[in-house]
Amino acid sequence: MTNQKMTLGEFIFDNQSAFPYSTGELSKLINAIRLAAKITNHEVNKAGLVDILGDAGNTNVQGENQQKLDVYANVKFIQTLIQRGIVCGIASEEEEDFIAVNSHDGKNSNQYVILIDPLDGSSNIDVNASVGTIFSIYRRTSPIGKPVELKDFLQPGNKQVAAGYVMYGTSTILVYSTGRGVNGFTLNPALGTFYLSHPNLQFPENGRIYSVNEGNYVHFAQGVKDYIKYCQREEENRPYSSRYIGSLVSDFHRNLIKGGIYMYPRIGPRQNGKLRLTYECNPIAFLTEQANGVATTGYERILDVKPTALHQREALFCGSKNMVEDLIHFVRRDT
Ligand code: AHM
Ligand code: MG
Repeated sequence: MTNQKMTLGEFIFDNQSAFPYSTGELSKLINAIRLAAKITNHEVNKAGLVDILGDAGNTNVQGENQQKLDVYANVKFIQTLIQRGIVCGIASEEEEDFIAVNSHDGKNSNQYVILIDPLDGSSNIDVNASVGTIFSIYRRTSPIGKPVELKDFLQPGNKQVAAGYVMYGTSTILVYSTGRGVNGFTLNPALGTFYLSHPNLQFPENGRIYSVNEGNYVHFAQGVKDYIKYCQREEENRPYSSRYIGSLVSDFHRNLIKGGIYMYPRIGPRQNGKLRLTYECNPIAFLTEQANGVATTGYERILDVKPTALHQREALFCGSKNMVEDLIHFVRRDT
């Protein structure tokens, strides 16, 4: 079978067979994400009809209470993961605390925890721009047989066993890695099947796109300001193009395909940027490194940052290797 015709289900099966002693738990988990992604996709695609069918908080034609899409995605992902009984814990950007999940045998025998941002960039929904789901998977460090603990969710990103995203865009694409490269699967909506469309995704080493919310420019550190000016200067292969959707998954995905750098810097002395380390920075950094790119806080490899709280924020610069290394040079020169 050629790669192009391979479905996500076949890909998961083939990958699992490559590890004769694997329990299949991770494969089942990816399968559950695939299912929740399809359910969410179906709802996201109808978002433009909201004016016709009624806004969030209203009652729809079936007499059900309509929910905001980010709440809907949160519920669907959590429900799907709990029902399948394949994780021992879930943390979501939409929930204050983590959820401990018992296995179907009642013995807390599952080994993976998942952290999800169920619908990232949800402010884009109103304008029909693309949004995404981001997920990050770790093996628990607390003993099997007991409920999960906070420390299972606060592992550094370098301990991730898998990470990925679903982009609900012009097409819906699921991109993920289990630590052996990055592959993308596009949904055929007529069949409800994901097909391997982007095997072995790699960041081009050089890119010509920089993505940052320049409205925050005055608050950036001097090194970041200098790098942005460098991107804009007419020299060598510059100026670069500025592209910013304001939807991390979409901005990242475009840069992964075309080559570029995504930046969400610290804003002034008080804050640590906007993005959440555990739900956004770590999975995106894992994918970046698996795709031959670089992901940094400006001072430190993202994957080496030790989280201290579930919803902690961190600065993120990621993308094409040479671009991110230039950025690091500017940031360090300033300190
Ligand atoms: P969210 O998790 O509340 O949706 O926020 C995360 C989003 C990212 O997708 C995006 O890159 C960023 O926020 C945009 O923020 P800003 O509007 O400040 O540029
Ligand atoms: Mg988010």
